[in-house]
Amino acid sequence: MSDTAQQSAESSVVGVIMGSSSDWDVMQHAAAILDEFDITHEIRVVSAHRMPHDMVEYGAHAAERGLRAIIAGAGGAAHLPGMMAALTPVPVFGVPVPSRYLRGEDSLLSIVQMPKGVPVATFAIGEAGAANAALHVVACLATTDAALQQRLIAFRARQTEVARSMVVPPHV
Ligand code: RP5
Repeated sequence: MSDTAQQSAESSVVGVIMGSSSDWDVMQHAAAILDEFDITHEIRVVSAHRMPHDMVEYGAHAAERGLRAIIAGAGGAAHLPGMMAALTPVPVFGVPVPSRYLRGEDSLLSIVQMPKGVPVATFAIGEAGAANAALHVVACLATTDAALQQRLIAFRARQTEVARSMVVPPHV
């Protein structure tokens, strides 16, 4: 857990939750973006299948605790993001974690195919999805925070410069 996350467990703006500690390799990329933008966040394992009562408890209190977004990652039968969306009005951003046998296509379909009325904003499988979920949270928070929006614009400008400086290796 990052310093930001440890210091802010009781005043977090964003919850980063995952079904297993094995998801951290992917979910750390969401936390890294939140760290970069100084968004206070907590990081927890909340398994839908192995600790369902804890999941219900987390969802039941998320809004009153002040969370404004929940980034939820899970793999395989990835029910955590959808169940969290069912438990709280706080918007849920789902990250499909690559699975061992189906490489995350199972995770993606489990998260994205929500029934009408209970949305989960679903991102790409793996690292890009985790980072983009966090960037989308930043963009949402930035709609009411001009300073944060300027930082997001600067982040994108740096990204543009990196892309412009890319050189393709010589080829025949
Ligand atoms: C899911 O099962 C987790 O989100 C994880 O992606 C997957 C495997 O969990 P472990 O067996 O590695 O703990 O609930």
